[in-house]
Amino acid sequence: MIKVITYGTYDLLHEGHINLLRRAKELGDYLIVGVTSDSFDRGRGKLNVRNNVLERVDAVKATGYADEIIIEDYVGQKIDDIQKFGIDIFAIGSDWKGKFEYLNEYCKVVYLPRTEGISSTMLRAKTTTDINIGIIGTGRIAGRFISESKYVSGVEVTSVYNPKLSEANVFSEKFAVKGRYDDIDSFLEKVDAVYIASPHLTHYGYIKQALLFGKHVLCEIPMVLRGDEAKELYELARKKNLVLLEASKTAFSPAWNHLQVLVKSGVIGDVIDVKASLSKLVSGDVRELDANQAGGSMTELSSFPLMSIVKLLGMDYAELNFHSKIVNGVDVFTRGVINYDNATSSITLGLGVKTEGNLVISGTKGYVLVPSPWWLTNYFEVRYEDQNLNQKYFYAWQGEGLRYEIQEFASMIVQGRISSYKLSWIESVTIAGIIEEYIKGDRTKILK
Ligand code: C2G
Repeated sequence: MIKVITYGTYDLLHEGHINLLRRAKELGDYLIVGVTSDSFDRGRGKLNVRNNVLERVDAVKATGYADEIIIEDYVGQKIDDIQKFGIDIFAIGSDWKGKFEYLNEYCKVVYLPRTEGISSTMLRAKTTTDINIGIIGTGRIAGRFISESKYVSGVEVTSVYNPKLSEANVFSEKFAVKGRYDDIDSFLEKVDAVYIASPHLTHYGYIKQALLFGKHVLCEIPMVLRGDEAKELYELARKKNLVLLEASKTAFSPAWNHLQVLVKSGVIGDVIDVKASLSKLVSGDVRELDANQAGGSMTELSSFPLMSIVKLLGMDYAELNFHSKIVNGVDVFTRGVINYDNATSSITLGLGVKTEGNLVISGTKGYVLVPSPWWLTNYFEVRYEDQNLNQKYFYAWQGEGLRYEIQEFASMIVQGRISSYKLSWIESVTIAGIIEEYIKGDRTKILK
């Protein structure tokens, strides 16, 4: 019996896939089809897959050509599969010509003709028209957003707004963005959605204006500095059936998502403590140290640490307290303790104090260590008393890492889904509420 294997994503299964599967089956007597897992595809940069793995498996099954379907989940699996299943022929479309020569050592490699004129990419493009995004603010992160948006299909940055037209012009030249505006209403008229990357204190006003104008909003961290403001804005978004998402990039990254599901599934037992640190030394005349622009460690740096705590321990904290070192009216160092009835947590933040920026999640059976810089999670370890049980997990943190939040934002818009489990509105409100408690000052001791 001749056994054949082939692999693919098979997103929006089409005639090209069906031809390929038929030809692969004709090469032998038994066809195994490897369908890529969602996380494997994300890892190799395929961010725009529409059908989930179960839908894609069902679609392959429905063709009737596969005698067996397996899931492809890691790099190198093809060699394992070929040996495990005693494969005679590895077949793949001709677009991969030359890429799988290394498998010749294990079986025969056959490149089958690719069906011209059809692809998943084309079908994806047909089912959506591009979401036209405008950027408010022209700082460093706005530039990164443009390069990252190129990795997400179905979105296009078409306009930029800055109250100073000269700055909008410079940005628009540099990043080849057509529309440039200093009038917010004309800008909002031209776009479907906005990405807000302006100074903290302007977020509330811009979000509200954009939502009232009927536009979806992705807003940089910290979205706002008060819980009631956050709640009001999410309620407005919901009333208008619009997406409002806080761009807490770590929350959308594949590694962070995997870490969370591992912890939730109990690999370290019950979580008893979360400790998150982040420091970035800055000096001089910068926004981060300017009290008039809501500078300070808590407003600048707490979003990721608070996100991790709220995601892992929930929103019902029982007790909050802070210690800060203040210089020129801003906290250059803050340590916050957020206690729950069944767990403790702490954040350590520094703009004028340097510390190890890691994340440690302690549980009754073991702990997770995410080394610095943990907010760009690409590697973490699950550690136990018995070191032989330790596990290391590696991921690609692609580019600047903004593509994951852009992808989630775009898919929420396309699917008409106004809530994201990756960072829900109530989690975002809770984070803003903790920042607000800090700013009020009643729970803060000032270090001498
Ligand atoms: N295909 C085809 N004709 C098309 C489109 C795709 O013959 N018009 C073939 C591809 O060459 C591939 C299979 O259909 O053999 C699945 O294609 P995709 O779903 O795009 O999957 P791909 O990214 O090629 O995954 O480990 C994964 C594999 O390496 C291939």
